[in-house]
Amino acid sequence: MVVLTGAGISAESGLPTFRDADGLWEGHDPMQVATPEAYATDPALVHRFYDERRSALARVGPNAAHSALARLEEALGDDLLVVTQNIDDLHERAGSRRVLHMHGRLRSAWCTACDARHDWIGPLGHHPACPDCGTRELRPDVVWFGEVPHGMDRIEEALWDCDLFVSIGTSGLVYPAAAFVQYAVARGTPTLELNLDASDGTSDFDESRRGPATRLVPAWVD
Ligand code: BJW
Repeated sequence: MVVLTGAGISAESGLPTFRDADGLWEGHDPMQVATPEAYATDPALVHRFYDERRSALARVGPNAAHSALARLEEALGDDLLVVTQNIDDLHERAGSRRVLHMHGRLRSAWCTACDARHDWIGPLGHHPACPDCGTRELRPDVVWFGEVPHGMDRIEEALWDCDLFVSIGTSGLVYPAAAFVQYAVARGTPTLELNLDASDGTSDFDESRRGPATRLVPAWVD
């Protein structure tokens, strides 16, 4: 089974989504913070954006939807892969172990000079040096527009093999994740969507259930 999650699964933990009312990008142009060009132009602004989200993450915890997916992993073991677009660590804190962060991780720093990854320690608004190579090339270890998401080979393999594809709390506006449902459909794999509102690809799913993740996901898992 492959479960794709998006910002909607963490919304009830207190982390804003991107495109909903009151979302992170309400009144902001994502291209100013979520592209390599934005980072090159104004790294301090981008660091501030991620510093704030790191602080917010430290103040919240996983919710009933994350916990339900951790229970599902207990039951299915290696037969479940959670592919998350989220950069938070709420799946892991709920107990999930087989989680692929296709858009990177908020608590990781990536050195573009030597390719090392480090735990993110403290606010980095002032550009710290990489502990491995000493250059000041540490950036948020996240995938911006125009960059290639992580683990695509593994994801494609899992989608190819799976008996059920489930999408939870994502608007279906960002590719390649938005195309996973079409990939599953082309293979004849059953598909299910659990989302508050209709997503962009809602008509592609065999079944769509509407409601908050903390209600829908435990009800589906249990
Ligand atoms: C609830 C809820 C509750 C709320 N319960 N539900 C033209 C056509 C096609 C593609 C492109 C194109 N032009 C450019 C592209 C490619 C581009 C793209 O998709 N652009 C679109 C804007 C069109 N994509 C890329 O550039 C990607 N790379 C790429 O394609 O490389 C090429 C390649 C691919 C594969 C193999 C080889 C090469 C990279 C995309 C990177 C996205 N990065 C971000 C930022 C990450 C760091 C960060 O977090 O800051 O990822 S953007 C942002 O959007 C973030 C998210 O992961 C992503 C998706 O958002 P998500 O999770 O869906 O959130 P929302 O807010 O949109 O939706 C929330 C949903 O939850 C809503 O539906 C609510 O109803 C629901 N909800 N409360 C249940 N309580």
